[in-house]
Amino acid sequence: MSDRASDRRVPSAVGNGDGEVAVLSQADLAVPTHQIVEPDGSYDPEVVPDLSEEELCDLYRWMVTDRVFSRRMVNIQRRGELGTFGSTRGQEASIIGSAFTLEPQDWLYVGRAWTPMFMRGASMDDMIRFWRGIEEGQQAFAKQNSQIAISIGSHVPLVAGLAWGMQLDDADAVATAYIGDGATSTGAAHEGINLAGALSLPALFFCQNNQYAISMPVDEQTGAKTLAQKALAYGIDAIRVDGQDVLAVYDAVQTARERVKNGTPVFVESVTYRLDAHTTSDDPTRYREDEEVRAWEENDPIERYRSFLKSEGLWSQIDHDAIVEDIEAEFDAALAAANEMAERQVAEIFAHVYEELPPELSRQQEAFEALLEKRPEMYDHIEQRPKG
Ligand SMILES: Cc1ncc(C[n+]2csc(CCOP(=O)(O)OP(=O)(O)O)c2C)c(N)n1
Ligand SMILES: [Mg+2]
Repeated sequence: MSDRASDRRVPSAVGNGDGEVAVLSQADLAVPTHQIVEPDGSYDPEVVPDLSEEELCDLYRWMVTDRVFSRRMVNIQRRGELGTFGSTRGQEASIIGSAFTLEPQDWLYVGRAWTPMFMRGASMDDMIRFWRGIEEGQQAFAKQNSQIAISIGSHVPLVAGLAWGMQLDDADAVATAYIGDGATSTGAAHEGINLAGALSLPALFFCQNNQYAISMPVDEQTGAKTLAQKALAYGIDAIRVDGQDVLAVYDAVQTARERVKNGTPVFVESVTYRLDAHTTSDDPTRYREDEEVRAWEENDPIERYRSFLKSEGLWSQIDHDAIVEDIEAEFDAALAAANEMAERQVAEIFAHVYEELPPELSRQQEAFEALLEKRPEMYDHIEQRPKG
């Protein structure tokens, strides 16, 4: 018989048997945080995940890709070539260590994590298009079983649904949702994770706790001591990992993926930090101290991994400058390709949501186009608005 709370047996033990009311509180939970390479670079070689030298070097290359991509995207936004962008600087170990475990047949639905799409074959020019608000970017990602959710938490029920489909198909795959700490406070995340627990779906929830939901610090948006512990209430497994340690993240998510494939959904909390602003529209100096940012800058995930590669004698196989040069060239080519895109028309605003436009939206589109005909200078104003 299952040990689920939903078992309908009359409970045999009540309280502690000593007449006292048994209260479970935060302090009763000891949630460990998995770590392999310590911040000072030391580690136990016995617990290093079994990855080839090539794979270990690939992890580095992808982390650098992530960092360079964020820097270039912020720069082109500053030049007025992008509406907005959410940098992932500081979260590279969390993002790459987790994505490295995924298989092409898995579904991936991300929040703040762009490079995992590149790892699955998406192009940087589609990512630039996406951040310009052009829907073709997202359509291209879908071909690699990947999507980006901008509406916070909205993808969690979708991932549960994908996982349900996989379960019905007996697929050898998992559905993965990358969510933020803030997303765990949404109703949608609650519903999606609950469904995954209730039906034992092959769903993996990878939560990047980067300490903030825009300006809201994690300790002000929840009374929970950790985010990982929330998983237990949904009847799924939990892992908490040091998100600045790429090998620990890989190990944790690999373990999670195996369990998920065997019918146990898992929620992984990756403890990391968003070093840049929430997006280019945000000013983080208004809500956090420089000192806090500096402390996390010293806990840099790329530096920590570099120190590991040196200890393993692998650093000599890596030409850091050549890697950066390659990524810069790839970005330049992607930007040129994205700039080739034809100018968009107003109808674009109304497209992509419905297969067939409902009458009310058709009416609005007609009214909007009539207005623009009467006052064409307004169109210039729309065109000048940042895209994205
Ligand atoms: C449903 C919804 N509400 C509000 C927003 C505005 N918003 C954008 S990002 C964000 C915070 C997200 O924080 P978190 O989940 O921690 O992800 P992070 O951006 O830190 O990776 C909010 C409130 C949104 N995009 N969607
Ligand atoms: Mg966050």
